[in-house]
Amino acid sequence: MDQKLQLWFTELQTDDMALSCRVKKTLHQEETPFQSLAVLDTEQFGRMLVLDNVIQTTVRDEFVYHEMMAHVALNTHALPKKVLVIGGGDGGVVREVVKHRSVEKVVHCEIDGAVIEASRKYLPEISCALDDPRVDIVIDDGIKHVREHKKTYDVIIVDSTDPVGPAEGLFSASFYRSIYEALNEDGLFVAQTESPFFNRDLIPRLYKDISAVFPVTRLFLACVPTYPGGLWTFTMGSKRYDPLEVDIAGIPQMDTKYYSPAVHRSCFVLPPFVEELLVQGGR
Ligand code: AG3
Repeated sequence: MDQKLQLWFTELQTDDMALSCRVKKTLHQEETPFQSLAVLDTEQFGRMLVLDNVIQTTVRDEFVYHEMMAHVALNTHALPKKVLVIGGGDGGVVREVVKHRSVEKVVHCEIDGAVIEASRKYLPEISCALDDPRVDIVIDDGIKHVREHKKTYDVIIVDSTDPVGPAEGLFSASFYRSIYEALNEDGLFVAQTESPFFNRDLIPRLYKDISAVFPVTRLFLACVPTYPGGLWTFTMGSKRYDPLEVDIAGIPQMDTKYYSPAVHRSCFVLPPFVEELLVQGGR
């Protein structure tokens, strides 16, 4: 009998819950100056990027997160030309951003160059747009970059890790104020904002902090099977455009597997237990 080796990677998603995936092979492992980095080949999800023992993305389910991070925001803006992506060293968000024909320049600001290098090598289907001529890669701290660039971007996308370690500052009120200043007068931004089941203190705080800075604040949902609980939140702060007022009939046909014009609308429909978090956040 052919028995597969029982080698498993386990992410402790909370102190009391874990997700395990059987590993075919460890493709890469290193300690970077910022975090521990691994690329694993898993039976269930294929190649997987892991930072500090937390699953960042996998080749089988990455499309959900990357499409939702990019297209909801870009299709809300009337004419996004200059886009900043903070974090997201795997390149998945950048790959989706360059699908938009109006986009002239994408600045990709990632603090840890090792994530980009490993992704280029082991996750080519995710990192494939990093060589697009419109993309400028900057290895720097996103907080510093937004502080140094006022009134520069139409859309800013914050593809961070969880709010511990290197990404902590990307979930702060002062960072949202710097983002506001780094945006043009009709600019907007979106950030990944964790699980509505397990981050029930964080989400109301972020929602409140973003609402204090941006006239339009909206939270939306998508389902990412490798993230804790599956159901995931994203929060948009916008100076002028409201994603709910977008004429979805005018959204151009795009090559996507999760995002669609109908999903652009439906992702903002929140179950009461999620709506409750926003009420706590002061809506
Ligand atoms: N950014 C990380 C999302 C948070 C995942 N959290 C977790 N698994 N506990 C993903 C980067 C993909 N470009």
